[in-house]
Amino acid sequence: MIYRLIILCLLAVSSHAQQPNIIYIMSDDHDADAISAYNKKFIATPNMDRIAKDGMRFTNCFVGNSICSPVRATVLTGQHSHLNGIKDNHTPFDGSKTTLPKLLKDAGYQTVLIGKWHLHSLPTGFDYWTVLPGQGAYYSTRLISMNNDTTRYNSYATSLITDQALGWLKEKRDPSKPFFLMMHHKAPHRNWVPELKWLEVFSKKTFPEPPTLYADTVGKGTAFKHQRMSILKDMTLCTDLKIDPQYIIDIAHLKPDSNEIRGYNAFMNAIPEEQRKRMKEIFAERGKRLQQLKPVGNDLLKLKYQWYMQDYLACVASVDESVGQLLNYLDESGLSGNTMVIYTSDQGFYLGENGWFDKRFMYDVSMHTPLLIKWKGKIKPSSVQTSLVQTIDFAPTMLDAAGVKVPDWMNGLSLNSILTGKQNVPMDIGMPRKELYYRYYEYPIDHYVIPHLGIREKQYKLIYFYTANEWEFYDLKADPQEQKNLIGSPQYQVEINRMKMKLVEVKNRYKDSEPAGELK
Ligand code: SGN
Ligand code: CA
Repeated sequence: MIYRLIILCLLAVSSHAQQPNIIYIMSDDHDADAISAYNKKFIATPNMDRIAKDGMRFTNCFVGNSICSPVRATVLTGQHSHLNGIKDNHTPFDGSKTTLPKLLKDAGYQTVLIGKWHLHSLPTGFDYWTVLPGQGAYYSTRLISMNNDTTRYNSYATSLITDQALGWLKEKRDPSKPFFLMMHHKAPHRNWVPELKWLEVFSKKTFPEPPTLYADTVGKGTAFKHQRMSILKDMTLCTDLKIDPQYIIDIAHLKPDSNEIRGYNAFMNAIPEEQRKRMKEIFAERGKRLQQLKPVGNDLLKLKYQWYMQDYLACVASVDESVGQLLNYLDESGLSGNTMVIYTSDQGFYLGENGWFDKRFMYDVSMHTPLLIKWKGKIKPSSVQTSLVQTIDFAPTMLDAAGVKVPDWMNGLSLNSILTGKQNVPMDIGMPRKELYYRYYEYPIDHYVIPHLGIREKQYKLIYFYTANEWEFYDLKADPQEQKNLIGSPQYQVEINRMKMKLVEVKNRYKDSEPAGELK
């Protein structure tokens, strides 16, 4: 009897020894262009690059619905929005659903969630969690704990989330079990409030403008004309760019009691006094330039773009430090050897392309998301993977890595054979996957992007803005910036008709029964 027990214990320990720890780091609105492993023009992110150098960088990873809560629900369930129930940022997630953390917990993992959650119901399936209320705040950040208490901390959100994650690893981890840790940053989400030390660095920099910064709406469709995510028109001077209202009241015609002024005061007052004074000085330089130049049109856009990038990238710099702290701890504690580390974002983000900020569109800038994975001994260092992968694949990949059978109700595919170099393309029912499905629903908040759906292949993309009954078709090889809608182009009609049929087939295959305009 005793022998049997010892053998069972040994078996349990050895099966756990084979199960990797998994750290899933997801930031909010972090575009791949703001990671130097993807693009060196804007920022150096040496720590994120370490993951790429030790592991695999995916160049074609996409989301299925480019906003926050839907992607988070997809990561938990491996399902598209219409099946997991979260199509927008406002519907509470049904915590009774079977999810990735629950399946990992059943397989012997300690499961932990720290940081942004944004699913409007309390987390389930985690042995330990502490989350930001809603979007959370950069300064004077509050965290909700498992007993439903809310505590306000006097630290910067990115550092706070990192400290909480490291604190769990150092003090609460049960070394006899593998762990699954989700560390979800708030940064670099709007409204971008950086740490002073990084604002000092980035406020002195000038960034290259994207070729489409001054894009015009001429020749563009209804969706393009209707959106409200323009840096020039919709990004606010006080709340987004932190310019003291005293410098712009006459320029922007702000009423002293406007939301913008109230918002500005709330942000500023949340920053600890020692930093606030210097930060206000830096932001005041912006105000002085506005007073001096009184810019309008493209001249104003030029300045706003630079200030936007300074703040956004300064927020990213703190996230990179966070990643470095975590990787260092894994190295020091000897955990690196058996820990899979994933870095991603909940979607891409417009950094001035088309003159925009925000996301939502099925266009590549926002449909694309960074994905870096390191897993020592399994992934060949510095690998680059170009096949089409999607957020629906994340849960199956982590389950498969943990030796857990992927439930057949998940839409995604395990990427493990890709990570280990056994395959080069994800296989769907024995066939290489050729296209990804996308559907965006939320309207009109916050940015008036009209609902649409479509499919993306390696070379072509078809989008249907069904409330406007307008189709768009792009040849991504010839036009990677998606500036030329070819839907009426005679030379592409064969491809367009093929893809229209494919869209219906894929919509049905994923059991999306909600009609979309002429598509049933
Ligand atoms: C906030 C932002 C929007 C953003 C949404 C959704 N406005 O409402 O610009 O699109 O969040 O973002 S803000 O002035 O309050 O920052 S998401 O990442 O949660 O989907
Ligand atoms: Ca987001």
